[in-house]
Amino acid sequence: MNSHTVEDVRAIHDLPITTLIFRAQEVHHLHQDPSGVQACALKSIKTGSCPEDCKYCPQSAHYETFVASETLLDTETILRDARLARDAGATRFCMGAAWSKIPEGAQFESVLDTVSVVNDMGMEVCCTFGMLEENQAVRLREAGCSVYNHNLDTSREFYSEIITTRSYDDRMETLSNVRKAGMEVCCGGILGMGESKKDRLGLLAELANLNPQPESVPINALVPVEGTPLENNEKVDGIAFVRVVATARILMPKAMVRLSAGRTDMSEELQTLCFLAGANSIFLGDKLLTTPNPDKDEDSVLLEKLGLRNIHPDEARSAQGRKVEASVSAA
Ligand code: SAM
Ligand code: DTB
Ligand code: SF4
Repeated sequence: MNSHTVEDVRAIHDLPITTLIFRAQEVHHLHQDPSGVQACALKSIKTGSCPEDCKYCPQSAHYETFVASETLLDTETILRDARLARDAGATRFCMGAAWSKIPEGAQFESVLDTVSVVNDMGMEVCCTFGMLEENQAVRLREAGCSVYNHNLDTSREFYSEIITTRSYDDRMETLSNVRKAGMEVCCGGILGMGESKKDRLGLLAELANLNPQPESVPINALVPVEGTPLENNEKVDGIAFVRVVATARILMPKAMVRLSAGRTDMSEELQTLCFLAGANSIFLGDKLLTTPNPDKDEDSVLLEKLGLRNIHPDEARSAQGRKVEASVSAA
């Protein structure tokens, strides 16, 4: 079991940037396919009116934002987007719902049907529906959902300044239920919420100490949305963002590190630094859940310029297995 302290994490995070990126690159080349970037697609299947008070979120019912609430979409509507996403090259389809926890009954049954059809289309299915019980996690996995996203968002200490309607331990419990059901864990955080450097280190330590570590770590830059308490937050410093990406890569070598929300505000050069620091996945499509994302043509141009290619996660895993075996037998 890992037991990284905040001070251990600081020792990595604060390295001279040249050494930090070099170390992240070493880990990245050993454990990942360095030329590959996984494209994921996101779809909000139930939007807005969420009872939780997450201060960053445009979908919370506690704040008045541009988001128009929608009830749960039916399977056919979601499938139309899933097909478009697959045709655009996405290999993972993530469905998000503005629920505090998964509801029982007809809505859950409908979601299970949707999961099963998307899985049959050959895409990895990831869901993010809020808190869940172990039996719900089992049903989701059996329907074909292989990954569940549930973010810790920030350090344990700062969490209660951002969300008062649930606790860090509630999040931990859902993550444990996801694991018990045999699903992969996608868990990360948001930078730019007014947290200190120590809070970022604390988040990284919490993520790296999860046992087993998350297979997927989304790193979001806050998208400040008018009407939320964080609407006037300053944009997170680009280099500070890169340091977190690199530290995540070093601490969690096998994870896909996903450059998530906030890319519309990042230059090509900053995104490139993130790839150099070990990020190896992006969300594709002009919308995240409710806020904008770069156009898919812009992303193709960038990946083409960088000589990076869209990979399927199975490819990444087998490349990773071969390299680790080779390095072990050479040692
Ligand atoms: N309701 C579920 C939950 O909170 O677990 C799932 C959907 S929620 C929108 C998924 C994640 O999106 C959050 O955990 C948060 O990390 C991220 N997110 C939400 N609003 C954001 C914003 N304005 N900027 C950056 N990330 C955001
Ligand atoms: C994650 O960490 N980021 C994605 C995904 N997991 C579900 C969501 C970002 C949402 C950004 C705000 C919005 O578009 O509503
Ligand atoms: Fe609801 Fe999730 Fe938004 Fe929090 S982050 S308000 S739980 S949709």
